Amino acid sequence: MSVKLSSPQIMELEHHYGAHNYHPLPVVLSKGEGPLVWDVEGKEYYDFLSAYSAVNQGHCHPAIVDAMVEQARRITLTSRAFYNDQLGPYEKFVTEYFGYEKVLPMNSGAEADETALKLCRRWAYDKKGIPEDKARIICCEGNFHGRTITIISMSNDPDSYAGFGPFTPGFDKIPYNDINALAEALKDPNVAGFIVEPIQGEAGVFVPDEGYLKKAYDLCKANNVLFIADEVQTGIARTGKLLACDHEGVRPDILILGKALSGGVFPVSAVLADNEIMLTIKPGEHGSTFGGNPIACSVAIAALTVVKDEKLAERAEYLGKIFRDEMRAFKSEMVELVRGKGLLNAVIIRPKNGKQAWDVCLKMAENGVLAKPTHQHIIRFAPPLVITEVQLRDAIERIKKSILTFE
Ligand code: IF1
Repeated sequence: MSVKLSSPQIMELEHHYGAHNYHPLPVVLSKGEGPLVWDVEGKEYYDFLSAYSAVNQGHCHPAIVDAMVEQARRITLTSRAFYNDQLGPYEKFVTEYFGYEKVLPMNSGAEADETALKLCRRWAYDKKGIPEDKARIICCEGNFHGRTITIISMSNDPDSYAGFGPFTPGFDKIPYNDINALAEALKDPNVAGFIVEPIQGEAGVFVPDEGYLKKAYDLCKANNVLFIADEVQTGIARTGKLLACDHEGVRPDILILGKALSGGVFPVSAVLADNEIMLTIKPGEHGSTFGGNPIACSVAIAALTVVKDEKLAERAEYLGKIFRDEMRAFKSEMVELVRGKGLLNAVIIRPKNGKQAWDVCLKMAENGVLAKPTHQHIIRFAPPLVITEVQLRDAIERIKKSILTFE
């Protein structure tokens, strides 16, 4: 295109021609590098959303982009009707990396969650011996696992499910972070699995009590029920460990990954499990045109290599402490609570003079920090893990300055 459009013109195009299923901040980005992004007018921002933790490795990481471009020049898609020369090596790499016997590659997080649910049900019938069509899966109130009809059948957030019924049966909702509720739900012998986010993202970065995941895992084991961890948002170094489950030494029976598996350059998701579970699905019984495509495979290897080479988990752990310490020491009536793990954090905003989290986010954008509110009063802060300490401290000052304008 030869004529350069302004931000308002581009926003108007989206409004006019696009479905209205989002309400973005009024910022139009056109460039990114590491923790920084630039809008079409050239204004620079720290990205404190990281595309919902997909860009953990930083925007346009050269090693990941190179992997994508080089692969794109050779072959992009074969489908699984034929072998491609990238998939096998990637499967070896990713299973060894996370310590599982098998991987099933998909594209989006929702698809990987759907895959995990199907695997769980199939395992229930083939291995656990649950009568046909009777398998139940326990999920948690406040969950966010994606947007498909089956996944929203697990949701208790009307924004996600209302007006989209009828829903998929077979799910039992229990309160999150309530081990007794889980113990009670597990009494049903037809329970096949328990699906859980180690930290609830959409619920507002809700960190469960220490020991919850381990106790939940042990209860599942005692009842021959699969522990399914949705680490789409929490996984891949975001919370200060490779997986958020690693904080409690829990190894999920089924592990769901997405987002940062590609460093945000390309949709790549995966389900990991051992043979006893994974091999219950036979040829022709599940798949995806793009799942396991050569670009995805080479990109994922590069993205995971960056995580280890640049010690992103350790960085997240160290920098996250600084963020929480600084924000907790900051005295403002509007800051009600600061919580999180690693570089997945949230600040709960107490509205003042009618000013809400949304207004704070607009002010922060003006001051060069991009973040997005969730549930009216919560702001999620999740910069790329490659942000330097100097940059982080600079961003924190901008965040404080923005909040103080409402005092
Ligand atoms: C949107 C939230 C984040 C996820 C977990 C699966 C998926 C997600 C734990 C599905 C997706 C997203 C999607 C994004 C907003 C976002 C989000 F605010 F809704 F909760 F990250 F915090 N499991 N999360 O968090 O993955 O199919 O999208 O690849 O715009 O809906 P997907």
